[in-house]
Amino acid sequence: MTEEAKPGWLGRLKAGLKRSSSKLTEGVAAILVKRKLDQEALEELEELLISSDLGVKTAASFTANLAKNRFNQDVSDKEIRTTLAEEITATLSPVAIPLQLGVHKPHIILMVGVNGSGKTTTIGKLAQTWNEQGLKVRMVAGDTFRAAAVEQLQKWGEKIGVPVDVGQPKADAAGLIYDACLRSQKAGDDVLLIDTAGRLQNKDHLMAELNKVYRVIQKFDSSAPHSCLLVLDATTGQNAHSQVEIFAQTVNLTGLIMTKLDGTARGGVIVSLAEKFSYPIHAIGVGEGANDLRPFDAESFAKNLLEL
Ligand SMILES: Nc1nc2c(ncn2[C@@H]2O[C@H](COP(=O)(O)OP(=O)(O)OP(=O)(O)O)[C@@H](O)[C@H]2O)c(=O)[nH]1
Ligand SMILES: [Mg+2]
Repeated sequence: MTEEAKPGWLGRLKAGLKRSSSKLTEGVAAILVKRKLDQEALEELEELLISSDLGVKTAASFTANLAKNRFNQDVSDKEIRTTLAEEITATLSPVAIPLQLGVHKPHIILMVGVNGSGKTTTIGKLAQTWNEQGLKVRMVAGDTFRAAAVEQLQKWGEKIGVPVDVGQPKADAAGLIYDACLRSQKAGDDVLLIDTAGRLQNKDHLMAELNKVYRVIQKFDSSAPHSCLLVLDATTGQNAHSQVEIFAQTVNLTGLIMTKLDGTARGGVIVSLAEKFSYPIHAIGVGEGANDLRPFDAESFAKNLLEL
């Protein structure tokens, strides 16, 4: 991250997390008004953390520690937030792993997720970043059912000057993707980003189609896809858990990207995901622009979530 980009990004992260952070900050302050940290306060705190999607385990262990160390003492809301931020940082640190391109050429990335989670936008943002770094990037519009989906990716391609492979309307996605892999290899690309149609995790036939896409990519290169990323919309809150579970049964997920952390009070869900699954969380999105997607940093996330 350059020094120039830093203030802008942190400002956007802070602003983006505002709804999630206000809920926590105001909630903690309200619980502690003119009261020592008694049993009732501890229970209310635990409820607040659970309703903020932070996860049952994080909520329970945090309040248990408080009960042990500070029971019936005067504790300021800032102190509570600071301790909580430390606990959250500890939970998030092991999974805050930047997305790395490996030795394969092209590094094949398969983007999966439910409808509207932010797959296409995230692909555009990643393509722009790597293209600016001088890497040879290609995108493939694997969502062949919606003309608008193809156009959306083509627009990104035109804007940033990156080729986009498209198929015939309603063409078999797996065939198109296989051809794109071949073309990308021939062209000597560094990265191939594969967009797929959104699919709800309870639609079996669509999940089977995704599995076919996955197998076709493996047929092209048994080590591929080198990254298989599940894009999660933070506004869906706890539903993100079932999305992770079902997609992981269909494809070999290598990591998560969480979008739309702006405009939701449910940003805490990232903590419960880290608590429950050990998938790397590579990046977070706090807006629609290319600069609004950044590597996930545990400490800055936790501090901004608690308005510290
Ligand atoms: N506020 C906000 N909007 C986002 C973010 N990421 C994506 N969006 C918006 O969410 C909407 C859906 O994003 P897409 O990238 O089209 O989602 P998708 O997963 O490709 O959707 P389907 O192809 O329909 O499954 C678009 O309007 C995006 O601009 C984000 O981090 N913040
Ligand atoms: Mg899309």
